Amino acid sequence: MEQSIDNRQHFKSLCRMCDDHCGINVYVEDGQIVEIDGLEEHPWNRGRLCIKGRLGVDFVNAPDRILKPLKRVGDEWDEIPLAQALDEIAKKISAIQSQYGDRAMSVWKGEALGFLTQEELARRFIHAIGSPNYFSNDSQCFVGRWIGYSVVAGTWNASPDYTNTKCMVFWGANPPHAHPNATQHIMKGRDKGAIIIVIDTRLSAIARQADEFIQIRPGTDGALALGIAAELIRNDLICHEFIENYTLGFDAYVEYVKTFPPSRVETETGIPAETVARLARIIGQNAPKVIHYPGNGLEHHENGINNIRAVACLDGLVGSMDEEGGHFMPEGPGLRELTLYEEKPLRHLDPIGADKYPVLYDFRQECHSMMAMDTILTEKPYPLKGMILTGANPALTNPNTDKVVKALKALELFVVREIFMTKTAEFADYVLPAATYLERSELHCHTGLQVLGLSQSVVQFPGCQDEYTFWRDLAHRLGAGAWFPWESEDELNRWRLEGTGITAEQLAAHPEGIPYKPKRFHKYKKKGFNTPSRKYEFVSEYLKDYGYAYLPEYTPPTYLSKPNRVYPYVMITGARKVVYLHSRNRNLESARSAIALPEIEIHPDDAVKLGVKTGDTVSVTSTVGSVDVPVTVVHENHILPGVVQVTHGWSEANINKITHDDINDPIDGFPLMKAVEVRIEKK
Ligand SMILES: Nc1nc2c(c(=O)[nH]1)N[C@H]1C(S)=C(S)[C@@H](COP(=O)(O)OP(=O)(O)OC[C@H]3O[C@@H](n4cnc5c(=O)[nH]c(N)nc54)[C@H](O)[C@@H]3O)O[C@H]1N2
Ligand SMILES: Nc1nc2c(c(=O)[nH]1)N[C@H]1C(S)=C(S)[C@@H](COP(=O)(O)OP(=O)(O)OC[C@H]3O[C@@H](n4cnc5c(=O)[nH]c(N)nc54)[C@H](O)[C@@H]3O)O[C@H]1N2
Ligand code: SF4
Ligand SMILES: [Mo]
Repeated sequence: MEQSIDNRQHFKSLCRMCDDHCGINVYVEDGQIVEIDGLEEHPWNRGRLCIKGRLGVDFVNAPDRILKPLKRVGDEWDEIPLAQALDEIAKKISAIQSQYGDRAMSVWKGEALGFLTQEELARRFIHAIGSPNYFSNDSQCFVGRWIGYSVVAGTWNASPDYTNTKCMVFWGANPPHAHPNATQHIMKGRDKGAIIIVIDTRLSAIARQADEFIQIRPGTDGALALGIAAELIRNDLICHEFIENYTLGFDAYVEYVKTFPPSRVETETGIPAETVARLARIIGQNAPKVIHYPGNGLEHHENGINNIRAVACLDGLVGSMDEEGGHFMPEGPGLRELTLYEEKPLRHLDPIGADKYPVLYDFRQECHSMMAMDTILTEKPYPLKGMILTGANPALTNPNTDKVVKALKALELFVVREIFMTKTAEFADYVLPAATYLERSELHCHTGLQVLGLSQSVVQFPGCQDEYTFWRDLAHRLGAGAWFPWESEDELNRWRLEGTGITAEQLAAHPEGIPYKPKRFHKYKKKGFNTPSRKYEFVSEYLKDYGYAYLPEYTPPTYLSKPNRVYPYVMITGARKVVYLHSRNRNLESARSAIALPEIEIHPDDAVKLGVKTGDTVSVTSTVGSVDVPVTVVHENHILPGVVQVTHGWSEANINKITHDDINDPIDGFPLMKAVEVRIEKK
């Protein structure tokens, strides 16, 4: 920390307004953050900051922040001392566990807390008190891509080597909005001659930069990937050396992809047959320096995992996996583990969803968050009565809001750790003030760069506990304090760092982070892939044993295989807006001044059919429910006719009121959110 003559303090830290870990300068005057800008020396953002990064000032200083613990008394909130709140919560947890069993308690970690220490702490707490029920946003985020790639390649951590590639293919991903500072790396690659191909249903921000924009029907990406594979094989644009030495099931795969000639791909995806052949040529001719980056657009479908598997197989076909200019497979930093799966095996306790979605549980030890709602409401397979939720807002972000609300209201104990009073916190018994990312010191791992960083606690709001202190204080009250022996989060960070060869002092001296391992390619040549066969798996015995497809089989989405005349439109949801993060930032005036209102994107031909124009309101109805949304008629190239898009996270037009929690990908249980059949009517 530096101090200037005008009493302005300058801290160098890391941003957590999203999960991209950009380096920041934070300026503090009289104990208050007054400005944030980008840290020049950070290797990811190199001095740049996105709008959300700057909004950190308004977020931390927001006048509507919760600063005192709140207890529900009837319809009112009482402010109570923190120690009293923790005592009462601990007492209630003990009562629930003695009446209904240990597994009647659960925790839920949301996107605001990311993947590293904060996630592991939530897991550790619930294990320490004897329950396997850990829920998170990851029943509908990222894990679909992770499992799809892990089944084939043994790992996934989207770490494309943008600056050394010759061709990048974005599948249902929009980095300029979702990962703004990735864009400079993407453009650096483009400046060096790389071709950009974007496969999306909408003309997204990255599609506007593309050499090839491939406008695909939602949920049909698997057919396109299989069709590209068939063309690569037919034209012998594949890497024989890689296939012979490092893959499993190539012959069966070849037979299967042959059933996807360009003409069939055209029928399924709407992409002209000659375009499919051209894409295959571009990919094959630039191989192995080719990147495939699958985004969230591939995940929220009934057939997501197999579509993602089909994309992952393309990397194996041309030998671009763990290749310079291709898909880099990062190595971890070797931080000490906080979860207790080894010390306290909990699988026999029937984690919620583990029987129905065993693959989700095998790979992630995640319980299925949508099934949490059913379990609370039905008490089957056993009662689930208590939940501590931190960094999430499922009343706006999980599908089928009405069911979510009903379930959360039915809990005997619902504790929410929050910065603001949210739609979810409204149903809590206790709302506890949480420290923001600028009030805690946490480890950040930028796996793509293999860089470890440590953020700083820059300001303090007394009473707003960091995650560690909260879990520790509660665990001690429940007789599980032995699992939380560290005095502070600083001590915990130091413990986690043991074994990495990097110290907290070194990290403090390097706010831009420290590379923990040199980047090495071709690691599989020595170790094989992290799959059951140690090979790159075009086929999966593991999935077959569970009764799932052996090959990355394509199943057409329901709206194509059984067109529905009552719900004739196909709705995709969740396209990211640059100032908002899921349900966050809607309370910040500066964000509202950039994007004031929710919208449904409608093609001009559909607008004519529906008799609507921009600014009108339509009701959008699915079999789950109905919601009113203001219309934006987009340019005819922007979206396919018959398809509409609504971003989630708005309380005034909550699209998750009409998304499905019970139409899921059978492998990972992800909900159908990006091919929802709807009816649209002018209000
Ligand atoms: N500003 C902002 N940034 C964020 C977030 C945020 O809420 N706001 N959320 C963060 C999180 S948690 C995540 S998971 C990431 C997600 O980041 P990305 O994976 O990049 O997801 P999106 O930006 O939503 O882009 C998805 C794209 O997929 C398209 N799409 C929808 N259905 C299909 C389909 O079936 N096939 C194809 N090919 N395309 C389809 C949509 O039109 C959209 O353009 O963003 C992260 N970054
Ligand atoms: N229809 C539809 N729904 C979707 C998606 C979609 O594409 N379509 N995308 C899904 C995806 S990919 C994701 S990841 C989920 C995300 O869903 P959630 O995990 O529910 O994420 P947010 O809505 O951002 O809620 C985060 C909450 O944490 C609070 N918070 C912020 N910082 C902190 C902190 O430091 N500590 C604590 N304790 N709280 C904090 C914020 O105020 C906010 O209320 O949404 C999913 N929902
Ligand atoms: S992309 Fe923006 S919000 Fe995300 S870490 Fe970087 S500056 Fe912060
Ligand atoms: Mo996500």
